[in-house]
Amino acid sequence: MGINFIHTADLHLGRGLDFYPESSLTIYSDLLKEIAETARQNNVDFILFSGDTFNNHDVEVSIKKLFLDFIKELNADNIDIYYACGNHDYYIPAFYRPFKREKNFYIFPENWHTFYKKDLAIHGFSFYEQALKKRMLSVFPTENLSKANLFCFHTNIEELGSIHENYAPSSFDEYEKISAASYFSLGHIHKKSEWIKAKNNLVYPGSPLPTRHNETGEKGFYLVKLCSNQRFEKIFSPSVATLVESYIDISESEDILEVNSLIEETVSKTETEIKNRYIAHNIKLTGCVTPSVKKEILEHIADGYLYEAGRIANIEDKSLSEISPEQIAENKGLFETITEIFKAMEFEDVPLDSKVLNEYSETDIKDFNSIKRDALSVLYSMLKDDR
Ligand SMILES: [Mn+2]
Repeated sequence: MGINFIHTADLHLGRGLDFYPESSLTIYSDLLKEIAETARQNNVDFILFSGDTFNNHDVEVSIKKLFLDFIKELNADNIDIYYACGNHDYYIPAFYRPFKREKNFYIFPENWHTFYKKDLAIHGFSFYEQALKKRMLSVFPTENLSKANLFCFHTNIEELGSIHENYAPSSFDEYEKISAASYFSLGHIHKKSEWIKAKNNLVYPGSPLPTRHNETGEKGFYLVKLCSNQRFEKIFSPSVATLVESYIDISESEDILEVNSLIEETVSKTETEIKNRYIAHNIKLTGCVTPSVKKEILEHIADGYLYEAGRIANIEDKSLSEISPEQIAENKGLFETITEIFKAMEFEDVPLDSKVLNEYSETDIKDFNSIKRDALSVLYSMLKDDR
């Protein structure tokens, strides 16, 4: 019967983008244009939004206008939109009123509902509160199953053990119980991922943009085709932004300017290899450096020196100091004492101000011992001879 559609999720429109704090509105606009253009070129019948399309209900009016224009533009091409609310953009009437006035905009209600498009049944529900804890898939009315089935909702699959909140939880065995071959267009997990359970395709397209520094991996949305034998064929369509992860060994660097040159080389090499409108860099410094270089790196990462103007990069220092705490302690006297104090220190013993704690909780630095090693190396460099 030939049905084509686009499946996207977790756009988080309106969220400040870590990599592009200045130009997020332009990027969101480019992203929606890209989705609309792909939809038109491939003659899709509809687009599925599987939750967290908006970051919250307080997004700027200009962001809502972008989405309203997007709906209208697609209506001109007879393309429908099926929309499931997630935990970030859970249903409140006032927020959705402008969109609901458009006749090609279909929003799922609080309980399971089925829309029909040609011979295809599209089942879904919306969050009506942020912290939806109900196991929705376990109460799906299976009598609504049709010949070809598509599901569209926001859920956390418990087996993934993800960092995401356990909202509207589901588990693999619940998917296996759905007897008719179905395509599950899911949202909530920001990383593109997919599984086959019994005859069912479970698909998270992930966020089409890297909204946070740690969101590496492929970014885009799915273009799906329902073939005549009820098989779903999908193609991943890359979005306007790519986040590239690179590791740089800085062992040979004698000072911060050499480190910076290496970063520049890596950035320009990546940008000749990868072509996309927006490229962001997640760069990890590795290797072993002298205590004085270690000190410079830590200082300049903090003051933003290594974020070279005009280039969007997040620099993480994973390098080690050439001089171990044990070697520092061999200096006896003061150094030995300092090393012993650092060794005994526990995270809970350190009074941190709220700003530092906040920063700490948002990074993926979980290793207090490596922070202690860095601090010791910097202190050693300052006290010894590198000041
Ligand atoms: Mn979510």
